[in-house]
Amino acid sequence: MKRLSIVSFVLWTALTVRAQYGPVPSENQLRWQDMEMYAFIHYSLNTYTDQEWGFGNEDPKLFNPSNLDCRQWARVCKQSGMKGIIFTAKHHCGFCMWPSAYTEYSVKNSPWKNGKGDVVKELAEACREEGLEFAVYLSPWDRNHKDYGKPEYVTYFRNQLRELLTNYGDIFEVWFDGANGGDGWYGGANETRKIDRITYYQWPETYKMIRELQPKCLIWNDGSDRGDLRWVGTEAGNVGETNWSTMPSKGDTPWHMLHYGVEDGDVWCPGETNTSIRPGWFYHETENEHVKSLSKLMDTYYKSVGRNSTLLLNFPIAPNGRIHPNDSLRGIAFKKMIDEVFAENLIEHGTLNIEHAAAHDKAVTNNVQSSMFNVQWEKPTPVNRFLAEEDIAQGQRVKKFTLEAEVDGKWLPLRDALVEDGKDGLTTIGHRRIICFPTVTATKLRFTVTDSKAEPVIKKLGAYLAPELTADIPDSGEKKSSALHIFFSSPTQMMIDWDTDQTFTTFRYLPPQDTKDGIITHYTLWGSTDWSQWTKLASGEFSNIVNNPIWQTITFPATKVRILKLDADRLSEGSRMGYGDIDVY
Ligand code: FUL
Repeated sequence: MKRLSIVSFVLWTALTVRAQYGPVPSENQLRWQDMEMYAFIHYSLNTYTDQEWGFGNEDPKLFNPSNLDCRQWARVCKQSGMKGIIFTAKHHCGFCMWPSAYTEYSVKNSPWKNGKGDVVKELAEACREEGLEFAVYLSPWDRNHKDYGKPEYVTYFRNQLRELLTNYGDIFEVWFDGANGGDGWYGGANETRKIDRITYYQWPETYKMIRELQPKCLIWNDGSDRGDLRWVGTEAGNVGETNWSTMPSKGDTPWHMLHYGVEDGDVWCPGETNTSIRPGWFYHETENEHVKSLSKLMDTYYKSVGRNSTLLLNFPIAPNGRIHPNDSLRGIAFKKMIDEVFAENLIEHGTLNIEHAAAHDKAVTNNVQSSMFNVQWEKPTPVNRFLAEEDIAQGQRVKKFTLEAEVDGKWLPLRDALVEDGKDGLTTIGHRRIICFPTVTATKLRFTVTDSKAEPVIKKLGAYLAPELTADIPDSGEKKSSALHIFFSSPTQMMIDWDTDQTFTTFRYLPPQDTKDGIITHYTLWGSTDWSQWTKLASGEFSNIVNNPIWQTITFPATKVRILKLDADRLSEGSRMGYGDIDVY
């Protein structure tokens, strides 16, 4: 048995395996992975219309923040542990947060700073001052532009991208959102326009331009041509516990590939986990009390950074032009909690022993049975987190491992308590893997790599004692529909009957949570007191409901009704409307 300190262990592993195995990250990808957490900022006309997706005809005059302060955003993000900011320079509505030379639909036609302002510039400068990296989200889908769908629009899009990549210093990432709901204002045409996601935008040419203008910039692209980073298939804030940073260089990426990566993929394309600190991406006053709890944020951290991903955490900007105090306080508490959990590596208080190591000169083959090592403490030590990091510069190798604790002289197997389907969850490692388990008071902790694509190159190990996550992670909204008399008069029409007249102002819809089938994307809501006369209360779109299936709130002037009728004018998939929950008040 060898006895090694942490430092010599790192050196030992680094010296024993020199060959890279399989795809490896580029320098840019390595640097990006080390950022670990960075912020998204969603701010646009939507902030003033209380929407998630603008239609493209919203008046630029609505953009008039009283107290816009990009330095406050940068400070809050920094204090929340974020290493950079990705800003929605243009969201789907097409409104540009910088005075683009190619459109009138921008801040230059808003009353803010008499049309002389440039939010992108102010934020880029604020980031630089705070030592944060800066990046842009430029929506390919543009519901304002008259040429959207024609080749001319692609030139416009590229011109805008060139402005952003030329005039605002170093950009660490470009985010090309794949969302496209089809319909929009489109210069007044007011119609549905379909494009071919693979061919329309001519990505190869755009990628070439990005590489030329910003050689350090990473490309995030959703679907179509493979970029440098991938979406993880959900906006809920988690990636698979098995998470390979490799992907096939070509072809479609079904959900499981996005979520788990592809073990034998031929390119390095790591996952970035994006989620918002609130239910929505844009600010809505009604969500002020629904900022994610600390335990939910820690859960998100373990399920992103702790699963070989980065965390892209969104902070929406409120109409006054600042991050709301509820969000900033929670963000700062989040960072403090991470620091507290990982302040003391308990391995440093023990002795690290290598029990078994693969022969150094063994040919690198699949399924190498390899290193087993343990940490031994003089006194029984309470512990509930384990951390391992591979040297990903040499490729991602570990497929499976086990973790055991010696308690009262007996070895107990440990499993990842955040994996819910009964599996132990002890699969890939990559840049960083954190395993959460209920506190054990152990004299030893043993980690064994049981399956690996090549000899594992473990760079760091850690054991920690964290405050327990509360079992119940509060989410927005409670179960309400059970109290309602709901029935369906057709597969796309829901009725709710109260027997007597009631006065309501709000209807809330939670889409089905485990399937895309039956999610309502466009609706009309009616009310009646007698079953024959129907008053239209509201109609519209549930924007981004498929990727972010959260509660949707419809408000209408106080109306006396006995029956409410919800027409599903359009479904995301399938032919029968579905719901997770309904709430009316
Ligand atoms: C989605 C968009 O449709 C949302 O509005 C938001 O920007 C999110 C980050 O990506 O796909």
